[in-house]
Amino acid sequence: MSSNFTISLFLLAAIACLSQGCCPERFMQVGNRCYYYNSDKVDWHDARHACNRLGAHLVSIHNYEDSREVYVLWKSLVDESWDKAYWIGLHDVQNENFFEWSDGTPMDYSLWYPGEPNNHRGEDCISPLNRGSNDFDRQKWNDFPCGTRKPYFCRRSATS
Ligand SMILES: [Ca+2]
Ligand SMILES: [Ca+2]
Repeated sequence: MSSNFTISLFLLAAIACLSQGCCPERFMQVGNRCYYYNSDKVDWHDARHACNRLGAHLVSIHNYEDSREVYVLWKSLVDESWDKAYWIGLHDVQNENFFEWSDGTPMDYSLWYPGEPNNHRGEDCISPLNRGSNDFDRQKWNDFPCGTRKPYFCRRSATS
């Protein structure tokens, strides 16, 4: 990589940083939000803790735009869109059928796959099911066993 190119990338990042706040290293910036994707497959609790260690939380989704933002980012990062999707912050670990986001934000929107959540053999942790013929259906959620291993998405705010 030429040094001019490196300097240009640095300047671009700095300009984004000035206008919208900065993201930590290894995070991807979308507006004033910072995303971190890890393709290592881990259980939901490990994913939650990994995000916390980065000063972030598993993503929460409060409208379709939130869902789409994460999904589009994921599709740009993975080679195979039939991969096992990714953990998000929704769970009913504390109280069965009482769903909450790990970042403490209210449960004010849902995008369940038809027939879900079904708590099949005790499922308390949520990921898109990645099933269906179009991008909208593939974003819809399923409750999985929390011990299932999946990649995960963390999010935090950019700092100004
Ligand atoms: Ca459950
Ligand atoms: Ca389920």
